[in-house]
Amino acid sequence: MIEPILSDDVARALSGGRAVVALESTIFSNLGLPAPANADALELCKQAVVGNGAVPAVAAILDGRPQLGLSSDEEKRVLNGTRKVAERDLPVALAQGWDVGVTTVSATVSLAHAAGVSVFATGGIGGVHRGAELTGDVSADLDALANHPVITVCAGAKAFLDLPRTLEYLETAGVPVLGWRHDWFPAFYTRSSGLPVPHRVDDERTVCDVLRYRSRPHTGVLLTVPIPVDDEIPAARIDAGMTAALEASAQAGITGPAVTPYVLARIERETDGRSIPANLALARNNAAVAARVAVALTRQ
Ligand code: PSU
Ligand code: MN
Repeated sequence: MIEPILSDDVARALSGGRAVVALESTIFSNLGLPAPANADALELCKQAVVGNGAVPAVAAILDGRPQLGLSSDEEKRVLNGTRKVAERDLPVALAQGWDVGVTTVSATVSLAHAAGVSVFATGGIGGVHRGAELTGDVSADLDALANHPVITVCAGAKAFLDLPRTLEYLETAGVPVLGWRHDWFPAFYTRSSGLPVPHRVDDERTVCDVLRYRSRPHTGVLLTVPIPVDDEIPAARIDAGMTAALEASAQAGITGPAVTPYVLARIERETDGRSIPANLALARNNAAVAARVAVALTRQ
């Protein structure tokens, strides 16, 4: 495992048995959100974690070193980061001494695991892409959720992915998928994908117990939290934007790790920017729920 270097406040919190929430950095870079919304998202997420009693720990690669917990100067470098680091890229970023690498869900759960951090908040996870039966494009996030004992808190996955196959993959991989006070698998900008979530949970302690009773020592838990009602984008509006974004991506010949950032940026254009406040609202909400789960875990 690659052990991250901890900031002083994260190290103190962990040694004192206090609640810590890991945050990924791709979402806070321009690969995830345009400036200045990326900086706003980072601030809102950190405040939500602190406001709910936990310590935020943003993951990133800086000067070829894996870090968990950043100073404000380091955060600024992350906001301008353009190199995406999935779990398999972590050793390469270290070996080549990458200046700034922003971590995806897969890299972040891996660093959190190595540091002993059990709760992680993000916006949406990667999943099985539409057309994966031809392209083979399945996000490494799914495999990482199955191989690190961390509770990942997210607003589901974006509907530009193949959500039924994403749920099938998680089932095969043995990852418990929970709905936070909700019966449906959320689709990021909308509260429901129309697909039932396998299990509903209504309190933090149950989420902690699902991690505690896991049958395999290395498998995590996916806690899905729907976007708050007032921030939801109407499904028809977002569906049209997503279809246009996917067509543009295919026409431009975008493949591999470039697909997700490209489609995210196009969705913003196609929705006249409405995707951005929705994204901030759900990220902050996920961070708040994650902090409450992390606090409950310290009481176990
Ligand atoms: N989904 C979003 N916003 C994001 C991402 C996904 O709504 O910023 C990022 C996350 O970091 C996620 C990654 O882990 O994209 C998945 O990329 P890929 O599809 O290339 O595996
Ligand atoms: Mn991919």
